[in-house]
Amino acid sequence: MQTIPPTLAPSLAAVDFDGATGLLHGASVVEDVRTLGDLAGVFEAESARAALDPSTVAYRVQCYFPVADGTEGGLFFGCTFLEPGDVGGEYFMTKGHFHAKRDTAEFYWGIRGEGLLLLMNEDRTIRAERIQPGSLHYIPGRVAHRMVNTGTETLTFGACWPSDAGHDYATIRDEGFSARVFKGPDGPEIRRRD
Ligand code: M6P
Ligand code: ZN
Repeated sequence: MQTIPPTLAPSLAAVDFDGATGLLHGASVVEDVRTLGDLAGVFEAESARAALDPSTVAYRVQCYFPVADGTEGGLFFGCTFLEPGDVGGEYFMTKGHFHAKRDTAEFYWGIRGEGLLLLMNEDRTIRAERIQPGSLHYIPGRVAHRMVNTGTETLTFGACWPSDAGHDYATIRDEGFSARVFKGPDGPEIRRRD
């Protein structure tokens, strides 16, 4: 009888879900760091952001791109590590984006920490889902998505999206989300910004 010896995945060797760090290990992992200096115009209190140390890390994204960007039918995989903190009371958050190819969807899931996932339709109607370890979030096509860390530890979440989705950051840069999340006296407050 012929048998087939299994091998480890050749390029992404492992994701640390056991230790719950979510860290990706492997030769082909690409890491992107976003500092407060990179996030000009993202927070409402832009002058407060500009006054903070621009080298402060807001989040890191580790990605595994098994196929070239733009490939139809492929998938990308990532883990994001969003630090706790705020700018003028507004919690640290990702830039947020629509997909350039509007109809493409994405999964997010919580690994560590807690926060809110803002989901905004093209007509600017918005909702928020609580993210926590083990929560799974399906983001349909045509929905902008932004993660907000409302906790006191690093918010770690996984993501999987089509390799031809692309990122449209310009729409969010120009029009923003229709709600922002601030520290309130009784916890996070999602305030409308229509
Ligand atoms: C997830 C995915 C990535 C995205 C990252 C950070 O890992 O959605 O595509 O780049 O979050 O979010 P953003 O690009 O909006 O800053
Ligand atoms: Zn996306």
